[in-house]
Amino acid sequence: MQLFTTLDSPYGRKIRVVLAEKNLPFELVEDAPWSRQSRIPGLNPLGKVPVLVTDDDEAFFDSPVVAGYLETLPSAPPLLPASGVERVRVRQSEALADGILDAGVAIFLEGIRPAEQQIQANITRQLAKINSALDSLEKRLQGRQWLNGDSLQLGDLATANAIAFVALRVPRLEWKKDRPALTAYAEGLLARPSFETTKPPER
Ligand SMILES: N[C@@H](CCC(=O)N[C@@H](CS)C(=O)NCC(=O)O)C(=O)O
Repeated sequence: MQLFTTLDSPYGRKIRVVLAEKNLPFELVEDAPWSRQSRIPGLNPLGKVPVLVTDDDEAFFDSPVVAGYLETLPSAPPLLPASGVERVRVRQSEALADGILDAGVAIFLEGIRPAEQQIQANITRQLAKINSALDSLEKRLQGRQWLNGDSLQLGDLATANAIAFVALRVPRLEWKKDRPALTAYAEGLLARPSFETTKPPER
């Protein structure tokens, strides 16, 4: 199978981390959706990465869907409970993490516009979302090693991935401040080989 992404995409990194944790073989195809010769619009009508193309040539897009597809492959460890509300809870953790990413990306994109075009109120609103999400994670992690259940799952990987993104691209956030449980949890996860080997290139 092939994973189409850029090396900078945090959504693509989430999938690369899952592939690494599951030790699944794949071909990484670097493809920037905004380039003229990009193959992404032919694979995903929304023109976004990541896109996963299976060995049967089926394209799956949107990182939660791709992560769900990977879970159907014979591989260990499982990163989602097989069914039931426990599975929904892990997907809820993933959604919270992806929401942090969405807000972080919005702040980053606002920040690269010319200063006079930046909308400060939007940055403030997105920062508040991230801070509120990080506070809820700090609360959740009191006395817990993982967000859901008693083993590493997709929600944990998505959360560490989102924190890595905001730590790098939204440094004004001070994500560690007053969040000791979240700090220890995220630093532990980010030291895993799956994160070490998928760092975005330095620019
Ligand atoms: N919800 C999507 C978000 C994917 C996304 O926004 N990808 C960005 C790169 S980080 C992209 O391809 N943007 C191109 C565009 O919006 O035209 C997911 O989880 O996969």
